Amino acid sequence: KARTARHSYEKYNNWETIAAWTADIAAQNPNLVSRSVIGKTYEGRPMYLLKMGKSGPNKKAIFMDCGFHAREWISPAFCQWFVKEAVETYGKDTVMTTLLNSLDFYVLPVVNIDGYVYTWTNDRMWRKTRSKNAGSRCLGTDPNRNFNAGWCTLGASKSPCDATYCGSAPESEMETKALADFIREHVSTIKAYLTIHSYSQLLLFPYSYTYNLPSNYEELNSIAHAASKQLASLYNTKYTYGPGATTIYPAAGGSDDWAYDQGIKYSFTFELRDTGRYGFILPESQIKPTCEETSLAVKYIANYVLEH
Ligand code: ING
Ligand code: ZN
Repeated sequence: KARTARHSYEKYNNWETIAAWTADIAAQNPNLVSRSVIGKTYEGRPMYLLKMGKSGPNKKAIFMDCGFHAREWISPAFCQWFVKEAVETYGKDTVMTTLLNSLDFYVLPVVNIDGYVYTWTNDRMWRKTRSKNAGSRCLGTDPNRNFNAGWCTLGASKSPCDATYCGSAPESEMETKALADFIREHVSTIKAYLTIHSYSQLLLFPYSYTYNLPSNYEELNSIAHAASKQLASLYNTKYTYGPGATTIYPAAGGSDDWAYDQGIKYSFTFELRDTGRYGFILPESQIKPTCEETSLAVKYIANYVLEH
């Protein structure tokens, strides 16, 4: 109990601290949280996944990941916050109680662990993984250009030295392969896919790899509108929402487009605070308000999925 009681949800935590926290939060909430390992990173670190929810038969699930891009530190902070929020408000907040009774949340707190470690030790602005590229001295692949969704056709680079390098093939990275394998194995239960990035205050949905609209565009747009409204209700933080290609930029190989094409019809990318004043270096004083407001949007989407 001591270590989780001491866990700092309003500070940025290094990987060692986050890894220890995944063990503690599961050990202290055995009826609500369990931990598994879905694979390992290029540098050999275990990829911990938390499953949250009251056990029951035939439950729908929501999958949420954080820490795709190493420098987007508010993202892993949000996954930690959301898990804490869930265990602390279960049995108190009626919406959260219903959600956890009726749904499972899979939370992957850091996807790109090697990159995250590198931002703590060497280069705060690193984005990619840390894998070697054949024939190049440059390291790393952009994990959000590495999925099999129009892979490397648009808004991605074929040069290993670039920040948006798409990799040698779809799922060339151990981290994206582990994530994709997990989703393929659980695709019949996973009803929503949420991936947390920063920054720009956007709520994006498919597609980013094409200008074509998804079949349930109207529904996704109205969910995004309502979720943004929920988010703004707390601190008036303004989000823009829409398909990735026209709302941020066209970019192929993203995980949200891939998940959508696997049949997960509620697929969203969050770009958290801010709009550029601090950018990736968001002050720790903004962790709490950012996470509180984002939780409202995530809970809205989860509740919508539950009721549809
Ligand atoms: N933005 C995302 C990126 O990977 C994105 C935007 C979302 C692209 C979905 C493709 C698909 O570039 C950040 N900040 O990483
Ligand atoms: Zn990102």
